[in-house]
Amino acid sequence: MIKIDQSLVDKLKGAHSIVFFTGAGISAESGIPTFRGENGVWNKLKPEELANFDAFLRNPKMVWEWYNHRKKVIHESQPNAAHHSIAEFQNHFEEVTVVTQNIDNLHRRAGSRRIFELHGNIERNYCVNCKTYYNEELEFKDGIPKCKCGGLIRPDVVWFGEYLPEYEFDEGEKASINADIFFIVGTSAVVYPAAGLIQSAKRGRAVLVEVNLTRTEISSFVDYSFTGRAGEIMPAILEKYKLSVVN
Ligand code: BV8
Ligand code: ZN
Repeated sequence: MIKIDQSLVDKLKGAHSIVFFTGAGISAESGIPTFRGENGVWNKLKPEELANFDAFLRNPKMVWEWYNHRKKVIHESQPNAAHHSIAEFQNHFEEVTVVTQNIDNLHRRAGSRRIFELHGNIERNYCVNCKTYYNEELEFKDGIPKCKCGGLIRPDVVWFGEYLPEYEFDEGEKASINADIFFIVGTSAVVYPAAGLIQSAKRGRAVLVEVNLTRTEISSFVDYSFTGRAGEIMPAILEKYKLSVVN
């Protein structure tokens, strides 16, 4: 039984704007492996080997094999109860914003409308040469998709050492600073500048609520910390809130 403090419910009742800052852990129950957990993808492969531009130029075939594998896993996955409950919060609060590090599109597929994707989206691709976007099925020749101009096509995701998309980050930061309640769901909070938004929310007026299987670097920094599965805890928080407003 998940214990939800009445004080958190009371804070939700007084809240106008809510931000959900999410990471790979929120998609774990959809069957998408996380990066740093016990079955995390980084354990087998090093970020430098895969999620950076030089690695891509050195071995585009290997990087595309990794992204095509992840795309296949994502296309076979469904949003889980955590994604759906976050979308349902939109029916109860004026301003609900999702600021996600994930590239798997599951928040959009669950019905969330205001989403800022800090690390890009696996469904989008662009030519490194002429920046033409290719968002439909790509044509692979020898395992590599090429642009009409002859340039290499890459996934539209943010690799290590690359800047985050300015608009997404700025809007995500503004939402974080203005949040009344800032949920931190399924992230190890080790990747910057994304994880810096937690401090931005704290500097604002937000009540910080962490939902994670384990304690993380920010667990001592938050106001409420729930240890367990997001797919169980997020719906439970929403249910307790809904019950409190009808009574
Ligand atoms: C940048 C690619 C400015 C897309 C990712 C040296 C040079 C340059 C930069 C740096 C440097 N040293 C450090 C940096 C900064 C670097 C960084 O932060 N490194 C870290 C690792 C130390 N950041 C960058 O490089 C960023 N860019 O700084 O640019 C710049 C530019 C030029 C020169 C200098 C600076 C870019 C960062 C983005 C990298 N791209 N992914 C993709 O393929 O996905 S990062 C990758 O990590 C994903 O995006 C992922 O979202 C992100 C964060 O991981 P999490 O989402 O938190 O996932 P994780 O597995 O870690 O944790 C899952 C959590 O869920 C766990 O806590 C687990 O307990 C929990 N969980 C599991 N199951 C559940 C659950 N919780 C609840 N319920 C469950 N069921
Ligand atoms: Zn091109």
